[in-house]
Amino acid sequence: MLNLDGLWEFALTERGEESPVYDSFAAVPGSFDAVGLAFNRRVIGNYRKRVAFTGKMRLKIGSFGLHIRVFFDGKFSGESYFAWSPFETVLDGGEEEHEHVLELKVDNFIEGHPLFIDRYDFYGFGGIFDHVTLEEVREKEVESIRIHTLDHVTGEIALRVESKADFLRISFDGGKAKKYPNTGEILRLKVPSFRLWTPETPFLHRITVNEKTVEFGVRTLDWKGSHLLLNGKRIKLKGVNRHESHPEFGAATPESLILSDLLRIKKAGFNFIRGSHYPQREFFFRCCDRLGIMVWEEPLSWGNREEELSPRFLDALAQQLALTIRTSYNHPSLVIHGFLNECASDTDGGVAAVKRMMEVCHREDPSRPATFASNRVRNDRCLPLVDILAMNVYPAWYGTEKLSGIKSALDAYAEEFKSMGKPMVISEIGAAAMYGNHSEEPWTPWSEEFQAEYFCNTVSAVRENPLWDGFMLWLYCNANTYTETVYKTARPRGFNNKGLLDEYRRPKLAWREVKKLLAESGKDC
Ligand code: ADA
Repeated sequence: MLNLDGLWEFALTERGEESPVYDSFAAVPGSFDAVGLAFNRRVIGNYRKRVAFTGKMRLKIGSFGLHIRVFFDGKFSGESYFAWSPFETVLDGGEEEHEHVLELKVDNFIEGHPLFIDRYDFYGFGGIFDHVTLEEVREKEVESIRIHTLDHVTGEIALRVESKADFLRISFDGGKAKKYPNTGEILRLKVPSFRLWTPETPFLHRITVNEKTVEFGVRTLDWKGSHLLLNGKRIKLKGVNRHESHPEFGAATPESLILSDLLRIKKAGFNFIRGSHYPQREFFFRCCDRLGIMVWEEPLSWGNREEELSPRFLDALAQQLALTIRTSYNHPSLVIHGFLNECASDTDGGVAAVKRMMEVCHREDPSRPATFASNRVRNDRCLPLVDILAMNVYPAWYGTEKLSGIKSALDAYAEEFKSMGKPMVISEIGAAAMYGNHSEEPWTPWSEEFQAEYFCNTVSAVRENPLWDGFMLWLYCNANTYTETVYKTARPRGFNNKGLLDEYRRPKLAWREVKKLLAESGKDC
């Protein structure tokens, strides 16, 4: 495998301008519009590199935004609008070794994008957010391996391999390989000497099928009753929502930053992250697998109105959803598939869209529950369709309640929806605070004190009410959004300021207070 990260020749061009003059440089991975010449501009970032190879190589770009086109020796080789997802295309280097010219044209245009709309409350960065690699394409290679646990007591797993190979040589954890004819059928195998994956004991196994090795965990999920079960035991999700965002790095957050975020989240006593509102990077999942942090992943979408649920949008969404599920399938930390955050789920169009996405989830992955985060809640017509009831509610922030009324507002939701007999979580709840903005009692909105009490009241309310299966606080840290949209007044400085930490990860009072509360409540929360 060849890693193409590092220094690339670079040029910025406007829409329609297709002859870049490569007179600058860019680092890959990197967002080109977080700071510098392209800050806040909608442009094309053109990246160029010369690379020598022969034969067929698979070019893989781990994550990008918002649209990528690949040109190889001047010829178009492929494109993708599935921002934040990996993209692959096969390049043919021919028989004689010589240098080829690889160009990646990455634009952040919102107009005309099938999935990104200018109302979304997060910044649509441009650039290459993850590693760029080239790997040899082999004949009869193992194209994909998908594993899920069938039984956490016996360690039986279901294994699906896509390959044209005649035989599959399969081994676990570097042990002795067994040979199976490749019939294309799902294999049921027992993992030898297995240990369960749990958030407290995030044990990982390895499986090798011919030339390919992947990691997985032995753990089951059950959501058929009123509560979510992990390995047959009830589990309460204590989580935060998180954006892949930083004022200087944009969406190309360095791996060191991702890891320090996750270590901090784990150490504070959370066990869950909702990856809002797009697919998560491979590195993120590898860390969550190892740290024992459970994850909700969703494709790109946000607050879509009925008229936005067009065939073009839904086709693209269904494709990105399937791609997301396949990409992350083996990660034991992934426990919920999401989609269509806060869509028009009180309309006919919303019902059809949610039905279609639920079908995609169940077809692609029968081993995990699927849902969407609803902000229609009491008027929602889609709740009977989903596996888990997930509610985005903001009492005492967008609602008129007092801070002291958060508990009764949440209790009322729980009482109202318990008869549906499904697991119930609060997928978003939060209040904004400007870092360093303090108030005297009674706490005023936008102060750190108001926000701290807001989140503490939420955590206590969920802990004290056994009907809830968890909470996901909005938001782990401040995240880049727009200033020039309908959010102008409520998004000072172009950030969603509801972070428990600010955008540079400086803790607000809420972070310290919630941490204390989680430490006190320990496992019972
Ligand atoms: C919604 C949305 C979030 C964010 C939040 C807020 O619930 O899902 O992305 O915009 O509101 O901060 O108001």
